Amino acid sequence: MAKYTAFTAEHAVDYIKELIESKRISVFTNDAKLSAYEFGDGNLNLVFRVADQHNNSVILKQALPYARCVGESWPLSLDRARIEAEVLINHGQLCPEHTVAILHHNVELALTVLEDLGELQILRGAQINAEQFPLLASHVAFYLSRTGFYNSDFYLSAEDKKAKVSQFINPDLCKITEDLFFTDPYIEHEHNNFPAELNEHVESIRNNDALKLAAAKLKAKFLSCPQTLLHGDMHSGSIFVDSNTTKMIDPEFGFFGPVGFDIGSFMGNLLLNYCAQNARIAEQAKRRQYQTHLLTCLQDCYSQFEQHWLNLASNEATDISFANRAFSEDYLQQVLRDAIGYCGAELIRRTIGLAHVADIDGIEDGEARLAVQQQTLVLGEQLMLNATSCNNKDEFFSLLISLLN
Ligand code: SR1
Ligand code: MG
Repeated sequence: MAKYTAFTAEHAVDYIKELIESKRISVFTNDAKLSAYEFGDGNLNLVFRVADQHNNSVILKQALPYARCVGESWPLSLDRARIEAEVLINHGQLCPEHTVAILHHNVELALTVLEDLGELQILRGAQINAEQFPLLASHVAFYLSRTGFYNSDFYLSAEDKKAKVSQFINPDLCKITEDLFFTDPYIEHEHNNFPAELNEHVESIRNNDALKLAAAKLKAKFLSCPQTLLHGDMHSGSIFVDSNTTKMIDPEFGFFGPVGFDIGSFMGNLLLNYCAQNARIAEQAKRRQYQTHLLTCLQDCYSQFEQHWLNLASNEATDISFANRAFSEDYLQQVLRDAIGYCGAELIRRTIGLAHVADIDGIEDGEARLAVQQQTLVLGEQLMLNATSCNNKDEFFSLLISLLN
């Protein structure tokens, strides 16, 4: 059994060579001359691309025993690599079209070998450049509804569901979300990160009892509502795209949680980009056109997600009580309210919490950036405060449009 050691590029090459020699990977031929480099720019892991002389390549991802973005002072369990591999297997079986393929996993070394999606782009970078992906909404809706439904009580027996809930207990990474999403932005905390010009606004957030109550309710649900196996980190950096393809990567935050969390996070990231474009696209007509595209993407994604779930519930529900249309509609109403709340919480935590987004932080003009940050805070607050008053998706879309104008 190999003892854990953090890899260098050399280790990555040697490891893939061993996989080739023992015929545990078929991407390369035996004469492959391998080279590797590390290019991880995420918050937690090492990520290597290993390629041969024929341009065949794979990604080798290894968990570090601490959060890379903070350092060894923030220890993290290596079990997250197992969780990520097992979520990829689960989601890959349910929705191979939109899940990155896992080629190999080593529990002791906390590493995973994945298909290389290098010919695609990361959604965040593409959206910063105002690129459009007409299939994104339907692909994300398809992925979230299938993985969500088939891991829920609508489909799994109570026994299987409990076994899976236990398989995906992920305390360290859940704690990151519990703190960064729902706690730290609402208190004074060393992890928070915002410019002094936002002090007054942040103070008003900390004094807003209704908002803090909404954050507490969202946190309680995140902690205690194992509805389905979530991806757990559905931001725009976890999605690879081109005009025909959408692939989700990085589900290391996966666990059984509330259905609304993933779709809420995804919508929150669309809205972060929407607000950022106020400072990025100077020409008004162009800006409006792109923002309309983002809003349409959000609406289409939510509508299709809901429709797929209703169809799956009518055709595939195994539990007689849940096959009832009235139950599905009631369930989805609560999912919608949760999703709006989580969407709002994502906007706030990405503005004043530890982990920001390049859509906003990359805006060079400080005043323009500040105006965007004020907008994301107001939007986030209003979504969190009004989430439970939305009875259906049309009321949500009207609320959103009124807040964006
Ligand atoms: C310390 S980790 C910070 C953030 O990066 C991840 O991608 C998650 O979104 C997390 O909240
Ligand atoms: Mg990630």
